[in-house]
Amino acid sequence: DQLPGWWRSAVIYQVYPRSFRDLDGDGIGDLAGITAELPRLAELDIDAVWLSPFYRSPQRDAGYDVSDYCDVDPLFGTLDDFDAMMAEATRLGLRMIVDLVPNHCSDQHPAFQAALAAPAGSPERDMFIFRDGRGTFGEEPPNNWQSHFGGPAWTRITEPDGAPGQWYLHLFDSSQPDFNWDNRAVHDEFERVLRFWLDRGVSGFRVDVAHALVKAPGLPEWGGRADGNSCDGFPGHDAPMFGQPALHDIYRQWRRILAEYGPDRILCAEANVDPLPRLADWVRPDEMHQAFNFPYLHAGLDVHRMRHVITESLTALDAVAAPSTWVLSNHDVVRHATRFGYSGQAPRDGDGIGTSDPQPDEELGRSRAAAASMFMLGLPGGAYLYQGEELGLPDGIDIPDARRQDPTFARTGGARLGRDGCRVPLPWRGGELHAGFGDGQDPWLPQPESFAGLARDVQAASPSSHLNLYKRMLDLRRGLDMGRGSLSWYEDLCTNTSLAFLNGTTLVLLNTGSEPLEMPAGRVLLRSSTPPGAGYAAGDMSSAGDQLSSGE
Ligand code: TEU
Repeated sequence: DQLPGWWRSAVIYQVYPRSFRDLDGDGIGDLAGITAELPRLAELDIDAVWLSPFYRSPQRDAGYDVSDYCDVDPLFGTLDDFDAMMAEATRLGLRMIVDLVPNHCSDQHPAFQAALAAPAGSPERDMFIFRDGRGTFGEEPPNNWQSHFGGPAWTRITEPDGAPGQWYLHLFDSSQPDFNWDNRAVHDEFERVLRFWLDRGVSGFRVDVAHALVKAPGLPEWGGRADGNSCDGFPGHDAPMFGQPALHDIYRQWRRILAEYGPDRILCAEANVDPLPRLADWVRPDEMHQAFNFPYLHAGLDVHRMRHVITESLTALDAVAAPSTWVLSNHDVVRHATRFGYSGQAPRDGDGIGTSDPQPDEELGRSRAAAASMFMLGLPGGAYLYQGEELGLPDGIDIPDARRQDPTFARTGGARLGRDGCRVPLPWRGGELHAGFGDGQDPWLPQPESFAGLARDVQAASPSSHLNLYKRMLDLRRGLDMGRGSLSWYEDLCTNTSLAFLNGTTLVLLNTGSEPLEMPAGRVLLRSSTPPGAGYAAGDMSSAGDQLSSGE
């Protein structure tokens, strides 16, 4: 952590505040809950925590609809609670990264309320993307863009005089109007927000939909998909709402601001776009430090796809002297322990799984997840973990429709279940009410029955638990400094069902086949599953993932 560029090899743990720990008993996680459990995260020997939004918000998109960027939502606590959390993190040697949501705000944000109250063409309207509609009476949306969450990306307003009026753009829910980044005042506002949190001690920002802020001049029609989940085809980089050249000026300016606070403050782009070589568009010596590697997340356990993604990522990022990051789960996708619980593709890739879908095999999913995580943690670069993956948690599947909260569910009339399944509150203590998430009201989403047995205290007490395996993986990664290492494929063990590389003198192998593999001589450092008898074997889990690191 003391080396320059701590982030180059960092393990960053994503905390989703709503679902982490509920200390005040309202059924929703809070900052005080995070502070209380930070020592448990420090035990994992991570470098930093990335906090999903906790800002003032009507919570229409679980906080990604911000109504005040410089305050804490009362649901989660106060700015004092934030400062207390920062102090505890600092005491424990953990860095804090916060989520910045610059593409859009909440429709309850004062700037948007002012825009609604002001006339067309006013400076207030110019903070957002308002246009007249098409058709004789302006009754058609200004263009054909679709919202990521389903339905049109435009909503018509009623003018202050009561007449049907202009339309505003929202790439996400209608409660999330897009800012107009052609307006200097928007830049000023976000530069102020950056400084506000940097002044409070954060180590950087995860930048939400970093590829979308600037739209192509004239907002041209676009036939491709701007909607939908990224798993069955990323939004193309040629889309007029993504990857516009002017974005780079914004991030260069932000990088300059961060540099004023020291060389250790970072920006990480959430830019879910293809093709893969364009990953490097987001990472430059004078722009963002990191970008999430979504192609890696979407490669699943397909060893050919994985190898392709890893090689292409390292090549693309080498060219800009940046390391890659690796990620398997986050708050927008089905958890990998659930995705991997199917012999083929999960039935709804990238979207929630419900009771009427084929059900995953939890044990199989968890054992493959352990293998996949160990393989990922052996890769050079940074790693992002999602809260609960260290426990091998599955998605919540049995969520009654009436309790689903992701706007995707309502906007698609239930055709897409949305992302609630991966957002179910964490189990801390198996013997307690709500598995120790909180001792008051029911958690905002119901916890699966298996959560009590997977609770952190239960797993901490069991040497062979997923949690203890995770700890050993993280220890090994740090002890061997694998994050700062380099990768060379170990061709002898790269087959149709296995993938192996050397990181320094450490061999990392993923075996997704049912047959054991002949290992070269060496000392076994760690396996994700116990083979029967001597030697290395995938054991009794036919087609299960298995993996080990073996050092010389
Ligand atoms: O997600 C951005 C995004 O592109 C998502 O549509 C993502 O690709 C999809 O959910 C994967 O299935 C970010 C946040 O991570 C998400 O939680 C927010 O809802 C969204 O931005 C709007 O702020």
